[in-house]
Amino acid sequence: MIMDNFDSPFLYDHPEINVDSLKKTIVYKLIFLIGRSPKEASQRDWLNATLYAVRDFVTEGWISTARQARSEDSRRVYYLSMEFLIGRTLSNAMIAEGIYDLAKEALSELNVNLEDIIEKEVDPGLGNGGLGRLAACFMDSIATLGLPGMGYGIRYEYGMFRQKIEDGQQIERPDAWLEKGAPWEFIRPSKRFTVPFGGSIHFEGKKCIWDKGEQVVALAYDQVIPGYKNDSASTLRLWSAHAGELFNLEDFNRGQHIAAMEGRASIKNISRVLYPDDSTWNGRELRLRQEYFLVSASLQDIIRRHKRSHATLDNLADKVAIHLNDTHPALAIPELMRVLIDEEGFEWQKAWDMTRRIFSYTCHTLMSEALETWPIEMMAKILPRHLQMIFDINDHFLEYVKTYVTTDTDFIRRVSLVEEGYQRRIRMGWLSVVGSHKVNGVAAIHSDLMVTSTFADFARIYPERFTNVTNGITPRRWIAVANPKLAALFDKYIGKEWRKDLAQIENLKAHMNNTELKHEIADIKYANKVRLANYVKKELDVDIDPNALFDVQVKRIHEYKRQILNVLHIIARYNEMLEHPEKEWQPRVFILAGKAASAYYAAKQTIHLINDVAHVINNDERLRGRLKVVFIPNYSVSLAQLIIPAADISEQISLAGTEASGTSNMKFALNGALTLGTLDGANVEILENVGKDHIFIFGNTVEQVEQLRREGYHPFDFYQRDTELRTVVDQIINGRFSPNDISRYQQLLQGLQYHDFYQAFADFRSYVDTQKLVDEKYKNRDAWIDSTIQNIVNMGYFSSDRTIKEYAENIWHVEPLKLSR
Ligand code: 26V
Repeated sequence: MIMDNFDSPFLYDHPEINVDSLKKTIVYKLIFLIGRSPKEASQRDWLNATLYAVRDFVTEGWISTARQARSEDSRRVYYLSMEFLIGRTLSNAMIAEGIYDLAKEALSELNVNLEDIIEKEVDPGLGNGGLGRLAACFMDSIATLGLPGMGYGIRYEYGMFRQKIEDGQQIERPDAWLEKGAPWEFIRPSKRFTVPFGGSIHFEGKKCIWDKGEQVVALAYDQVIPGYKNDSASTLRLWSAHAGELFNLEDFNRGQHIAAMEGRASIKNISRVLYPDDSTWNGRELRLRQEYFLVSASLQDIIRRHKRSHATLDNLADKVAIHLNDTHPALAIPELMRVLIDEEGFEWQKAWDMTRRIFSYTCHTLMSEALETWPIEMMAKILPRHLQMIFDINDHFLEYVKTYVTTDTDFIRRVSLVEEGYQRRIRMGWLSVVGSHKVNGVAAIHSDLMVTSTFADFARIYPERFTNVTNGITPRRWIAVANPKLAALFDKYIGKEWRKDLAQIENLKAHMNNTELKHEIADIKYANKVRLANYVKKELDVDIDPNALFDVQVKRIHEYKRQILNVLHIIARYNEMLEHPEKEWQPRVFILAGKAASAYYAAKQTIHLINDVAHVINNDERLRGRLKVVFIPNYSVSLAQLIIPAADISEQISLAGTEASGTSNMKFALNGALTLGTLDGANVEILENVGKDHIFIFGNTVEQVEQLRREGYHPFDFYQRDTELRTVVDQIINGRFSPNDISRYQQLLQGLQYHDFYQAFADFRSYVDTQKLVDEKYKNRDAWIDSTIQNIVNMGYFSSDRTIKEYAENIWHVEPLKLSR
């Protein structure tokens, strides 16, 4: 790769990269960047030296991609998200650059084991769960497809809390991921913007003037996102908050050293910590500040970039697409309006037309308690100009609704951006719909529900605005990095192109009856189970048998995801095994992991219950090891990479109509686990793709759930009618699993008995029955492997490359760069 007008120092010195040159580079980085000699270097020093060396490879493509984007001056997309759960970078980057084996060899000649140092890399937890991980998969696809675009987020000093389990209970510890250094990122001292807050507004004629209050500086840190083998890379720009001046000099001179620093500290709070609760909406002021911080800095950067190559903002909507990852960055809509009108002098209607052409919005949840609304008083205090702008947008919008759609006052009240009531609030979902040209859900069923429930009124006003883009996952991380053995098998049978074009996985179908392939797939699954079993032994000191069926549920703990249903079944099985010890029980290991929001009582109790049940079952010798339960602490992207390839069964058991899509369901199926799930989220499309004989579907449908709700759901009836369920529930309530605190789960269980919104008891019978079918099927190992293969070969659709192509073509209208390769 020789690039025109770009003298690569690295390639100039090393026209051919080989083990020796890479060795030299790593040692060079070790000595001159880390300041250690090979003799005294720790594993972390070697890791950092390797990261720096690999980063050099990525950086060249990164610089040339940026230059290409500038020279083509094509329309770009900016992905705004409060969360990016990118996971570790080293393996992924080495695979993208095609130097994994080379690096392994180079390091081994330096007496360093690559796999060991990979495990030392910190896993930046800059997200809560599905939404943040999706954003990371999307960045990977944007880079691999060579699309002109970048991501914007916040560089939280503390990411998602680290979860410890003490006496069966979750304890939260801060995640100081930056403390060990972040060698992958580039600080951009020249990319700094001032973000104003507070103050007041006044009018001069029709013109609204914002007399700004305090100012915060946003400083850019870039994460390089390598494209897969395309000499290209994208940027994820994360903003960090800093005080503008070093400190208040007057205070300092008056000897008030500490007071002078205090202002600084409170400003830094803005990017201090990720909000770790994705289940309930609480309108905290700091969160509002974080959202505006992201929006303001990103828009200033986008506009600066546009102005660098254009004399005017008139064509901004031709050149820029901005995507809102949920409503969290929705303030970008009034912020762009403010910039265009107040700072650039645009007319209202012109600014509004541009704004709507620029923005698009993805809705990731139907859970009403997670929908963002901000109290008007709070907005008035922190963002007075934006509040005024939202009022103006609302006036124009309601005018339109009254003239063109309806004058029905209840309808007007429902669609107003301002929720009336004892506390008036701004509805960010409504604002996002009104200010975007496209709004999408994340799986077919979710997009359908979106227009019949949450956004039903808006679907009447703007029917053409709503669409579906089913989520996807990157095969680079979720196969190549997480399951290298399976990746090698794919390479052997169908070549290497599946990494860039997952549809090619279908080509494996030609080999489906090949017994060697079947054996290989079974062996790989077994090896992955051994790998996980070793981890569980090391971390939890529990023995699990890799020959047992591994039944896995890993995700945030939430009532709608119904981990509790899993537990009810585990106990039912336990009871039956004790009752019929003579039966040939299929050995099973139930593996669960996930974090509970710290104030979410029911979720924390669920974790406690899982651990209590695990304790009793794992120590019951009558079971002879045929049943085990493990809760793996501190679920993260890295743990997902270890756990998912080892699963036989993937639990996707949310109440139908509640899980927008799910993405781990896709990762599991692509790694050869069979889904046991409800007709919810992307499970529906997984069923369509893999076929009903290769998936276990149970439980009520959305329609049945709604009917039950309409007619009145009485869980107590299910409890009374089903003796097995009754026994299990009574055991938990009576302290069978918490003998030292017998009333521990009374409240949790009474909730399920009397008013469970998520209808766990209603699906209990079909869940338990379907679990029996799972046992049956697993006995016939040939049939099981056939289904495993059917899952793998039919997952081509679920690549995030497909998802991103749909966004690029139908929503963003951006085209790939003309890269040299
Ligand atoms: C809400 C909140 C509210 C309080 C502040 C922090 C916070 C953070 C996140 C959220 C929204 C969570 C929504 C979410 O993660 N949805 C998930 O999105 C996945 C990707 O589309 C999808 O697969 C999951 O089904 C969906 O639950």
